[in-house]
Amino acid sequence: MSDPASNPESSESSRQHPSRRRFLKGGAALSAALVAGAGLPLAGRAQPAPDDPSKVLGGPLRPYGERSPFEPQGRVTQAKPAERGGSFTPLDETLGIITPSALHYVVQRGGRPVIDPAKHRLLVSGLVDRPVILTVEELKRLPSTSHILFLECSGNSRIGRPPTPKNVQGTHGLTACSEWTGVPLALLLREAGVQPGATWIVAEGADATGNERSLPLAKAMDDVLVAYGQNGEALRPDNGYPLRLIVPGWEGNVNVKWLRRLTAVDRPYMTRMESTGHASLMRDGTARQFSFVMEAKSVITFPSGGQQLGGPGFYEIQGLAWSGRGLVRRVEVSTDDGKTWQDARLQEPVLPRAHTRFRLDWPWDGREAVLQSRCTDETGYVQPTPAEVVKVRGRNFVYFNNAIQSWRVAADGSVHHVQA
Ligand SMILES: Nc1nc2c(c(=O)[nH]1)N[C@H]1C(S)=C(S)[C@@H](COP(=O)(O)O)O[C@H]1N2
Ligand SMILES: [Mo]
Repeated sequence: MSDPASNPESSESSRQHPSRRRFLKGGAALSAALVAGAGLPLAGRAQPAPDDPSKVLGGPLRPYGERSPFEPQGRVTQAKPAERGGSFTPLDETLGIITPSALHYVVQRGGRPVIDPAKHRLLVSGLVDRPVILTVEELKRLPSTSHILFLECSGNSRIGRPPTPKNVQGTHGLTACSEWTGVPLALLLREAGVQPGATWIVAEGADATGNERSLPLAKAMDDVLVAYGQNGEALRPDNGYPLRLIVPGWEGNVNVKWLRRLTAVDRPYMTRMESTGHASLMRDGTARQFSFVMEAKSVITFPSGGQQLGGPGFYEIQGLAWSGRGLVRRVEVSTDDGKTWQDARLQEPVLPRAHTRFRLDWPWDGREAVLQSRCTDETGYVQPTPAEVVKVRGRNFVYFNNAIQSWRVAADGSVHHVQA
């Protein structure tokens, strides 16, 4: 399937929870949709389902599964040119806490490189006693571990930049959650013998981006992974095949993809990504640099912008919450624009630095409502309102916006993004 249009609003109709709508509107809507092919991707229309699938021979076995052609489009790409930009996760379509790899958001600035794992090498050098060079096979022989962790681009939910995205895929789709498998970076650094003078690590990828990033040695020795696995198989090429850094809870940009070089150094190297980009402007005009941690954040994914409720009645509000500092302790939901709050149910397992799904039963009375969610993490930190964020940071920043998101449900059931 080709990439969706570069305008994230253009496929809004495919993201209105068709199954949920059909369920609420009754069976008639379902058969109407199948007959007319409404909202179905082309593949689904080209191969109409038989009236009774038990009466015909089904398709052949295949080596690698594909999802049903009746499922919606998936990621939406905002890129210009096509090699540089982001591909947004349809958070309103995902279920549970794991993002399927094919829907994991992607940010790349120099295209997706083609890397032959047999030729790829990882070099660990700099202020070390014994520089190490490893093939991918050699790396895979080392003691490994797996962790379920969210990743979020610090440019997710950027404010003050037109065009304003109108749905949760556009406002929050630069985050996703996978099970990552790899070798602890600490093990490689111990093997290389980091010298006392080293305080930072510079990580470099093998793509054409120039996405070098400096990482404090303390974090590198703590919980960082050199990952080769994602959700039970090799990393996707989009997400860093064959090797990438996974830096739990820290901004997406330091999670260097297509990793090929780690250099122990005695200071941050002020690379392009950490000096011009990814430094965050504050209200007084100074810039905050090396902030790294993605603070607690949450968003309601249903009902959310662009969706359509079928009428008054029962709805299960759902969303995702996460914190770069550890566990999500509490998510509260308001249906009256922040006047009153109710505790949402948290889906077990609640894991540190992973997406946490929350749910709240909502009998909608059919009147206009403004829905919000607010996350508290294990440090006691509470997700701020947009006004609180602007008070500290002004309106001239791009990165690290974790403010509360509001969705307005109109009396006709349409759901709208509320500009913060
Ligand atoms: N080598 C390299 N690493 C990279 C990037 C890149 O363009 N090149 N993009 C970064 C950015 S900005 C983010 S948010 C994350 C995105 O990871 P993902 O595409 O797997 O979601 O990768 C980071 N690592
Ligand atoms: Mo990013």
